[in-house]
Amino acid sequence: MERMISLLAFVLILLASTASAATVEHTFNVASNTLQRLCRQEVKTLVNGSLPGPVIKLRDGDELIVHVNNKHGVFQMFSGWADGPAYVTQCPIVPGRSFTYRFNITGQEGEWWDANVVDVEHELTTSGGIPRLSDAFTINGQPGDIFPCSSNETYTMDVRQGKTYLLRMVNAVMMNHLFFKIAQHKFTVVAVDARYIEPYETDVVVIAPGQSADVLFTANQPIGNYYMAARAYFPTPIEFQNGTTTGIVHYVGVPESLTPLMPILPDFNDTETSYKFYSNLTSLTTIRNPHWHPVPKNVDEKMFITFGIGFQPCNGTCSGPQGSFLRFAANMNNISFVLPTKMSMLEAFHGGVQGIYTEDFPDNPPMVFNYTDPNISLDFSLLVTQRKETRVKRLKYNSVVEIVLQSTSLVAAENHPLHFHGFDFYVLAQGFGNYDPINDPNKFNLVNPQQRNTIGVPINGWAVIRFIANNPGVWFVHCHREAHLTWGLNMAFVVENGPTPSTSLPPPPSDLPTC
Ligand SMILES: *[C@@H]1O[C@H](CO)[C@@H](O)[C@H](O)[C@H]1NC(C)=O
Ligand SMILES: *[C@@H]1O[C@H](CO)[C@@H](O)[C@H](O)[C@H]1NC(C)=O
Ligand SMILES: *[C@@H]1O[C@H](CO)[C@@H](O)[C@H](O)[C@H]1NC(C)=O
Ligand SMILES: *[C@@H]1O[C@H](CO)[C@@H](O)[C@H](O)[C@H]1NC(C)=O
Ligand SMILES: *[C@@H]1O[C@H](CO)[C@@H](O)[C@H](O)[C@H]1NC(C)=O
Ligand SMILES: *[C@@H]1O[C@H](CO)[C@@H](O)[C@H](O)[C@H]1NC(C)=O
Ligand SMILES: *[C@@H]1O[C@H](CO)[C@@H](O)[C@H](O)[C@H]1NC(C)=O
Ligand SMILES: *[C@@H]1O[C@H](CO)[C@@H](O)[C@H](O)[C@H]1NC(C)=O
Ligand SMILES: *[C@@H]1O[C@H](CO)[C@@H](O)[C@H](O)[C@H]1NC(C)=O
Ligand SMILES: *[C@@H]1O[C@H](CO)[C@@H](O)[C@H](O)[C@H]1NC(C)=O
Ligand SMILES: [Cu+2]
Repeated sequence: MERMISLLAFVLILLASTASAATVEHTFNVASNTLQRLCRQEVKTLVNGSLPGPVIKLRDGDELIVHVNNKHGVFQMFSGWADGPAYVTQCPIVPGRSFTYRFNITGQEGEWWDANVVDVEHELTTSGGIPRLSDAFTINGQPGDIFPCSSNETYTMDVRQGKTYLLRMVNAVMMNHLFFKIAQHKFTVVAVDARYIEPYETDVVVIAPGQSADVLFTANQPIGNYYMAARAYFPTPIEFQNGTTTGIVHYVGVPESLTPLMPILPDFNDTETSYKFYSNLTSLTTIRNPHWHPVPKNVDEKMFITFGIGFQPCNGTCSGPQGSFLRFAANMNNISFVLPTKMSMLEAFHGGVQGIYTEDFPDNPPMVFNYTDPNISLDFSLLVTQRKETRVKRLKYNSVVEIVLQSTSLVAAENHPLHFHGFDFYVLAQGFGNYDPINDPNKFNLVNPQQRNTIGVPINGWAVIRFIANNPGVWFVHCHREAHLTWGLNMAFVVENGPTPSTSLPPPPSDLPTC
C-alpha cells in the first residue's frame, strides 16, 4: 500500500459499518499528467489525473476490487498476491498492461519534487550517494502559504465552532518523520496504523513515513483562522527538507482572508517529544475494540536484528560524496538486501523455484559491538559490507516471533521507520542505547501494547516487537525512508502454508504480471 500512497496517492474513507458487506469496484488509470506547483509545471505520475487521487468510500467488511491500468511505467502498490512490492510479491505492471487488485477491508500528507520522481530515484541508484532533497512537503497535495506560488490553493478545512472533527492522517513523505500541530488546538489520537488505541491527548502528532493516525480535534477556540502545520523531525546532523507545510482550519463565520495563527512546532531534533509520543501509546483493549487480541505469551522464534547505514564497494563508477569506489549501502544483520529480477519471490515460493532467494537470513548479527557508541561510526572495519543478497527468514504458520530491533550508529545515527508487510505487531518496549537482555524484558508491556505495522525505532536505540505469523506468503520488511530501502535496509519473511486451504496461499490470479 505504501508505494501507492507515496508516489500516487488516493484517499480511502472508511464509513461507519452496516450489516451487509458490499463489493466495491473501481478503476484506476495511472498516467503522466502535468501539475502546477511552486511556480512551475511538472509532469507527475498520478491516479486518474489528480493529486490527491480519487476518493474511495468503504464500510468495514466490504470487498474492494481495483482494476489498475498502467498507462505510464510505475512500480506499484498493495495484500498475498496483491501486496505490492515489485519483485517480492509480483513483477511490476509494465506500461500498457493492467492488473486487478482484490482485497477485503477490515478496520494525507505528502511531498513534492520540482522534478520527475523516477529521475530522482534513478539519480540515487546510479550515483551511490544521498538523494536530492524534495522541494516541499504538502498537505493534501498542496505546499501551503509559506511556499511560493502556492497560497491560492492552500488546503482549507471549514469547521463550525463546537463541533469535533476526525483527521485521518497518512505520512506519505518519502524520507521524513513529521511533527504536526494546529495552532491553539489539542488532539485526541484514537488509532494508529488503523488499530484503535486508548484515546491519547496531545497537542502534537508525530508520524513516521508510512504510518497513519486517526486524530480527533474539537473546534473549541474563538472563531478565526488557524494554521495546521507540519515539518520534519530529523535528529541527524545532515541536510534535510526543513520547510513547513501548512493548511488552514477556517471557522465558518470569519473571512477566509483573515491571517491565520501559526502553531509553534517542536525543534527538528526534538527526540524527547517524538519519543514521548511514539512510546506512550497503548492499545484499546476494552469491549469498545472488538479487533483486540491479547499478546501471545509463548515465543517460538527469537531474533535480534541490527540495522543501519554502511557502504559497499563500487567499481569506480559511483559519483556520491564518498567517491567513486564506495556507494551507500544499508543493511539488516550486515546483509544488504537485493531484490531479485527474474521472478517475484512469492512466485518462487509458490512454485518451489530455487535460486531466487535463500532461507538463511541470520537470527543474530554476525558481530557483537557497542551498536550505539557515537564513535563507532568512525570504525571503517565495520562499515563496509560485501554481502548484497536476497536472504529470507522462513517461519512456520502461526509461529510467534519476537524481534529485538537494534539500531546502529554506523555512518549516521537515525530514527529508522521499519515497516512490516503482512503483519501488525505488538510493540513491547522501546529504549535508548543497547538493548539489555537481562533488564529490559522487565519493561515489556504484555497487557495493552500498541499495535503497528511501522515503527520508528528510537535514534541510538532499540524496540522489541512480537507478532503471529498467520499470513502465508512472502512479506517484505523495510525501512520506510525511500533511500534506505533502495540501499538495502530490508529483509523478508517466508511464511509456510497452514494445514487447510483457507490458511494457505491461494493460486496466483490469471492476470499476474510477468517480469
Ligand atoms: C478513474 O477514471 C476512470 C476513467 O475515466 C473512471 O471510469 C473511474 O471511475 C475513475 N476512478 C475513480 C476511483 O474515480
Ligand atoms: C473477501 O471476502 C469474501 C467473503 O468472505 C471472500 O469470498 C473473498 O474471497 C475475499 N476476498 C479476498 C481478496 O480476500
Ligand atoms: C492559483 O494560481 C496559479 C498560477 O499561479 C493558477 O494556475 C491556478 O489556477 C490558481 N488556482 C486557483 C484555485 O485559483
Ligand atoms: C533550512 O536549510 C537551509 C539550508 O539547506 C538553511 O539556509 C535554512 O536556514 C534552514 N531553515 C530553517 C528554518 O532551519
Ligand atoms: C537541537 O538543535 C538546537 C538548535 O536548533 C540546538 O541548540 C540543540 O542543542 C540541539 N539539541 C540536541 C539534543 O541536539
Ligand atoms: C509518557 O512519556 C513520558 C516521557 O517519555 C514518560 O515519562 C511517561 O512515563 C510515559 N507514560 C506512559 C503511560 O507511557
Ligand atoms: C560497474 O558496475 C556497473 C553497475 O553494476 C556496471 O553497469 C558497469 O558495467 C561496471 N563497470 C565496470 C568497469 O566494471
Ligand atoms: C557504548 O557506548 C556508549 C557511548 O559511548 C557508552 O556510554 C557505553 O558505556 C558503551 N557501552 C559499553 C557496553 O561499552
Ligand atoms: C569519541 O571520540 C572523540 C574524538 O576521538 C573523543 O574525544 C571522545 O571522548 C570519544 N567519546 C567516547 C564516548 O568514546
Ligand atoms: C559486515 O561484514 C563485512 C564482510 O562482508 C565485515 O567486514 C564487517 O566487519 C561486518 N560488519 C559488521 C558490523 O558486522
Ligand atoms: Cu532507514
